[in-house]
Amino acid sequence: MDFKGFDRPGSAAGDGVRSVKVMIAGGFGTGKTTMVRSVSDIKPLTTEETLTEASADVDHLIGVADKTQTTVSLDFGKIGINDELVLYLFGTPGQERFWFLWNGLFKGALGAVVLVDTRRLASSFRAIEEMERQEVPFVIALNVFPDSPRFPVDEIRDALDIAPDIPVVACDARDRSSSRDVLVALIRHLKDRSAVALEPR
Ligand SMILES: Nc1nc2c(ncn2[C@@H]2O[C@H](COP(=O)(O)OP(=O)(O)OP(=O)(O)O)[C@@H](O)[C@H]2O)c(=O)[nH]1
Ligand SMILES: [Mg+2]
Repeated sequence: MDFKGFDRPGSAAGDGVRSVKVMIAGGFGTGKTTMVRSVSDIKPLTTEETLTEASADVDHLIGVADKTQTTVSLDFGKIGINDELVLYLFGTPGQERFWFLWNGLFKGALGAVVLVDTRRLASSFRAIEEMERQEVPFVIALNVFPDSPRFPVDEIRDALDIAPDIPVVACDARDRSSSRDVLVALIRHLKDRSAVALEPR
């Protein structure tokens, strides 16, 4: 299967349908698996294992104290945005001990959603750095939990140290239509970026 990108005519999804590989990234416990599950048209593939005591020291469990499972390899799902565009979703593992997998996982990805939990902003710093290092365009999705503090978007931008053109959207990762809106924001961002890149110098 080939996920190279927007402008490949005739992909695995059928003639004229563009298949795009999109990463669902972010810090530990920010809701990556939840988003892939809620939005996928197919039964998603997940690779979750029981969270062990071993990770309790290294992962900050504030806000996710009830969490019992963690992704050890990847989540995989698929969503048709319209008749012409299918997204293949790859959720990354959040625990630091599995981050070495990220390099391989990002191969061929056209864009990414970086999930952020505003109660634990720092948990997504490393994911943002990775997007910048691997030059993968991304949007920030603030996964709103009931006790999430509401910061002005500008403050969040400053705290995450992201460029002004990077979209920041709020979402509920458990909700299909909210998660779909995040993916549509990413598609718009990718299209805006390619329009800019195509302008004559
Ligand atoms: N209230 C609320 N709970 C959520 C939301 N998203 C996820 N959760 C819960 O938060 C916990 C973490 O979600 P996961 O989807 O496992 O997070 P993850 O980013 O895949 O975690 P790792 O793979 O361990 O990094 C789970 O217990 C979810 O049920 C949300 O939008 N609101
Ligand atoms: Mg997960």
